[in-house]
Amino acid sequence: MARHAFLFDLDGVLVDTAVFHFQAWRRLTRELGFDIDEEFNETLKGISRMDSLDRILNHGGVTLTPEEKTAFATRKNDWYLELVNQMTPVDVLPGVEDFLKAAKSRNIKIALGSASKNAPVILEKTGILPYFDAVIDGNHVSRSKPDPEVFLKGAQALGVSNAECVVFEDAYAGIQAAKAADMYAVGIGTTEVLSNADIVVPGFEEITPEQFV
Ligand code: B16
Ligand code: MG
Repeated sequence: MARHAFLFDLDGVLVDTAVFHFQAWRRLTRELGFDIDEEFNETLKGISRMDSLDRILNHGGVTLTPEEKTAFATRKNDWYLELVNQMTPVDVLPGVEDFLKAAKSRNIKIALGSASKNAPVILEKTGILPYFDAVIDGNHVSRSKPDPEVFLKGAQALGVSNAECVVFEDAYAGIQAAKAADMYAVGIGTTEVLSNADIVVPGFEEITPEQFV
């Protein structure tokens, strides 16, 4: 089956906002009296905001009421947005814009499939929004990756079947979601972390759209 559509994760694939998430979560955990490291941060990639907070609180052995959790998640997001608002086209990861451009010129349909509720502002700030035919983000889904919902909705929005889609993902849970949706999964990162992907590449500078259609 020919593949006509590309679905992109956002954080860690198109831009490196994982670093900003880490800084903002860390600021929060320090206020709560514990710390997280980069290895733990890896387990939060692709996971929704509230699920991330639950994992973090569990990690630190801290229990909060639902109201407190909402308040802390909002604070973390405010700090995160301070960093996101400083983003410019320079923050798009190497090779990404050329890859999007080449896919567009081949009439490949393009959608975003991200857990982030901040995806629209990030795409706008970095100037890559015009490449997207559809944007499915954390505001459109009720189930986090590894559930395939975000990618199934992406295929639907583009009007293509699941088997026609290629997913580009940097998180283990995201690859699980792509495979659960019966899509071809390209891992962006290392085979140690993304052992469940169909193929793993270090980034977009090494690949062209032709390789996946
Ligand atoms: P927000 P992705 C995910 O984005 C991040 O990887 C994850 O760390 C974050 O918690 C999640 O978005 C929610 O983000 O707080 O902005 O709604 O990798 O699915 O693009
Ligand atoms: Mg990601």
